[in-house]
Amino acid sequence: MNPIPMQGAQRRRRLFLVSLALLAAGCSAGARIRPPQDAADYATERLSAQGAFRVAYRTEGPVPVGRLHAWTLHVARANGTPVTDAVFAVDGDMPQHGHGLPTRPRVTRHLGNGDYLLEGVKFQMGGWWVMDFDVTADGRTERVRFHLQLNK
Ligand SMILES: [Cu+2]
Repeated sequence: MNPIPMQGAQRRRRLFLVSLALLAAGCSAGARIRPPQDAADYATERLSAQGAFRVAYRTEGPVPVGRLHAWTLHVARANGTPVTDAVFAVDGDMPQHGHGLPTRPRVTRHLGNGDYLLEGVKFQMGGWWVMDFDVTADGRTERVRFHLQLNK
């Protein structure tokens, strides 16, 4: 009987358990970030951070999970006039999971009258998502954040 391999196995097992514990701690830390409770925060039309732009999105039917699809964005100034030359940076994230989108959505064209086509959107799972748009127009850049609660 050689005790050394057994000790090695025990050490590996201990390391494995410690990793599991760290993983569990990481998950619960993520779960402590709570999604907004107010239904208004899930609105599909929102004001940008400093109030310069009003941005709305719409999709064909409910926002799908696990399927590539497009959004139509509408951008207007605070006074309601459409913004026809906006430039966008897009980012999506699941704050509780620490991961983003599996794709890189991009605004591919202006459809006219302040409507823009956002292509390549795909949410790979249900749950709480945030979509951030950095909108640049009129010599300024402001962020608009949409919250989504998606059902798989
Ligand atoms: Cu996730």
